[in-house]
Order: sequence, then structure tokens, then C-alpha cells
Amino acid sequence: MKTVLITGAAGDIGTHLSRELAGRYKLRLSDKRPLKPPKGQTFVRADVSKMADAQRITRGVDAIVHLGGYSVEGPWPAILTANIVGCYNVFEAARRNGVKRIVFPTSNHAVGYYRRDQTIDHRVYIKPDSRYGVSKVFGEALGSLYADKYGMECFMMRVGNVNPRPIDKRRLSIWLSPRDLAQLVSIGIDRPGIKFEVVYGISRNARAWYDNSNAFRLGYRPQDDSEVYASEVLAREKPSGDAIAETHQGGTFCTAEAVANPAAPARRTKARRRRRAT
Ligand code: 15L
Repeated sequence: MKTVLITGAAGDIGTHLSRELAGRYKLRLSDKRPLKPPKGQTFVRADVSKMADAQRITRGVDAIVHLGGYSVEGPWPAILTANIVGCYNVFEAARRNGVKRIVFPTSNHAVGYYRRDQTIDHRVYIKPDSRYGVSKVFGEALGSLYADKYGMECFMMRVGNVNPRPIDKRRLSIWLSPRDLAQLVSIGIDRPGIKFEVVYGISRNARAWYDNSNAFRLGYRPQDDSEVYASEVLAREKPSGDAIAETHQGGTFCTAEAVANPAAPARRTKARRRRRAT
């Protein structure tokens, strides 16, 4: 069984992924936040913006799924440390430790300034919609460099929005269910012959604005389609008054200086806290 390191494992995607991949790989979870690993998995605390930590956690693994980082648009110093320095450290530590295979969840925000009425494939020129999007493009570029220069095997997934259900109109186009996420990540870990590939991390959504034929070519057969939830999602959708956000694939990332993470764990309200305390 392969040993797979998941960085950023305490985050939302990491939590879905470690649950879905349990039993398929020996999972080594890592995060700078503390985490109680599920049974059969191990946890190592590390901050990959420090090279020594990155080297320590990548030693002896067969593949890395590098989820760690700042996951929305936000202040540049935070993005620089987590997504530029941290990402570089993980690729470089992998190279030094002889780990060939990296699955890198880049983001739909690497190409978020394409219009929603355009269908784009994995070969389009980048069009980041935010500093965060630029940092994901940096990760894609690193993957390309490390594949060409050092023979590493890099699987770049431009992930849409991972959630048990799509949460709004834009996410009907870019939704990725947890089980489809796991299938795509497994292709990234296991498929022989990968050198450098870019695919879109979305389910089989009828409203997709991506041509995901590269993922299908590599064997991806998504099982879920957001259309099942469309009427309920659209019924609660309210116009935002932001014409740029509504016409571009990246939505509010195209206009906002900071974006609240829609996948963040729900904050406990005072009422809920009181209820739990009684
Ligand atoms: C992303 O890249 C983020 O990591 C995630 O938190 C969501 O905001 C997602 O994009 C999205 O576009 O919904």
C-alpha cells in the first residue's frame, strides 16, 4: 500500500479527502493546526513555510497531495508565506527526498477571469482573478518546472468547490463532490505515465464551463452532477449587483480584496453554544 502525505489535512478538503481515501493508502496527515487523525492514519504537525518542516514530513512517502495553503483571496503577506514559500518548499523538499509524484490542487481561480459564457479546457492561457489565483498559477508553474527539469510527476487539479452539496449558482458549474474528489486524486496518485497534467476538479456538472476531456482521457468518471440540486440552489439565489462577479467564472474573487471562505466550518452561534451547554 502506498504511503501518501496530505498537507493542509485539517482543512475542509483535507477532511473530506482523508475520510474518502481511508483504507486505500497509508495516510500521513499534516497541518500547522493540531488534528486528531482518524483511526489508522498518522498526523505530523508542520509548517511548510519552513523548509526543515517540509523536508521532515515528505521523507519516505510515495506521493504528496499538497493541500496546505491560504485558500481564498486575502492579504498578500499571508498568501506569499503559505502559497508561494510553502508551495516551493514542498516541491523542493519532495525533490530532495526523491518523492516523484505530487498532486497539487490548484484552483478554478487560476483561470477565473474567463467569462461564464466561455467553455475553456486545460490548454487555455491562465487568467487569475485574484492574488490567490496568481499563487495557484505559481504552483502550476512549479509543477511544470519540476516535471521538465527533475522528472517529477505532477498532477494539477484546478479544483472548483468541494462540498457535500453545491452552495450557490456559480458552484453549480464548479461543484466537486467528495467522492469525485477522491476519485480524481487517486488518478493523480496512481495513474502510471503522468509527467505533467492539468485537469479540472469538478463533478459531471451539466452546467460546467470547463471542457474536462483531459481528465476523462486519464480515466476520470465522475459520479455526481450538481443539476440534482439546481432548483433548490437557484430558488435561494439573490442578485448581488456585482456585474463582473456574475459574468465571470471566478465570481466575487474577480472584484473582492478578501473573500470569506465558503467552505469554512460553521461558527457556533451564541444560541447554539447555549444549547450545547445545557
Ligand atoms: C477555491 O479555490 C477556494 O480554495 C475555496 O475555498 C472556494 O472559495 C473555491 O475556490 C470556490 O471558488 O468556490
